[in-house]
Amino acid sequence: MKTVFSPLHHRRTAKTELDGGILVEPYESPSRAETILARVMERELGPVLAPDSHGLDPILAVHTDDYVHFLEHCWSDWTAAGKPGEAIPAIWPGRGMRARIPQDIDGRIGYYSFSAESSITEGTWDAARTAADVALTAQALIRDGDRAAFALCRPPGHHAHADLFGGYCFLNNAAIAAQAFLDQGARRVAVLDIDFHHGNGTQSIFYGRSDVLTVSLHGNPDLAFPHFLGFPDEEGEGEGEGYNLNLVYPPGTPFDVWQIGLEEACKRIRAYGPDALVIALGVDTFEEDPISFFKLKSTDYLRVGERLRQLGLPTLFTMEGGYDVDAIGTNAVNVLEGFEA
Ligand code: Q9C
Ligand code: ZN
Repeated sequence: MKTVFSPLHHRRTAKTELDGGILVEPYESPSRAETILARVMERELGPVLAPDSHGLDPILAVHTDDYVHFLEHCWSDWTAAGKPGEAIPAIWPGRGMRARIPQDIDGRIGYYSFSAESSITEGTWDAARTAADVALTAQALIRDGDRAAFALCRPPGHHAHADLFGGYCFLNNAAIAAQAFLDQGARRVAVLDIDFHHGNGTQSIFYGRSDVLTVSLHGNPDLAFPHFLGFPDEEGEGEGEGYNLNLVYPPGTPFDVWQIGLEEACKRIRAYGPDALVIALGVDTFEEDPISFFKLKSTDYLRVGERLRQLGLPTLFTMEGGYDVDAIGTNAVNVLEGFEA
């Protein structure tokens, strides 16, 4: 399978992540993508291609104009306001307050975010836009007949809503690619999110629609980020009623339990009968992940890929989380090799 990758991911290099009351070096580091790329090459998974530029239209099919404008200008607005550090929100429209868009950058960055760990920096917009191009270029390979493709996106995307950043995500690469399939004539698309964290952005974007089935397998949000979405009683609304499925598991979940959720997810996807499948591929389900609580082992990822292949669908993988950098290459590429086997 082909991989799409761009070194421009390095433009996303924050110095800070607010974690436990201090600013630490971000878990979502440039070395993550480089380690995965090195493994793709070591295992000779297939050719590595650079992304084509797809412009803003496919991004604006998923995200609001005002949010995209905010992301593009956040850093310059922040520095123009004379702020000494990276751009971090510190106020949000809480319950009982007004959800209007303030003029001041402190207000705007809170309006357009749901969490404070994802400091915005000079190159963040360029890297995020390139990651969307990576996803769209891999999507186009499938449109043109490839059975599967790997979008080695960084920064990741599945936490980003139509008009919110957070959880290391700015543009929802998986949602942008899913929408591109539809805009090119697909009738139905399924997005299966196997990152440790709930794919809140993807769920939210498609919550009222039946042309995209969203399924996410993740740590119980009562105990895990993003805390305020991702519970099993969220099944979609309006036209989308019945087209969202959340499968949640507790701390310590091993592969043989997690696999039951994967099976249920696959059965639901099969019943839906999509024209294409997008896998939001996070490997923060790994037993040694520093910020997560599942217990999958490296060899388990081969089984995951094998099961996904059995769905028999054109399949786009978009890279999401995974923070044990030493194992991220092996784990991510094991899914892809399991799929190809
Ligand atoms: N300070 C993805 O996996 N919480 N995002 C961090 C450690 C945010 C994860 C807790 C986790 C976001 C794409
Ligand atoms: Zn994650």
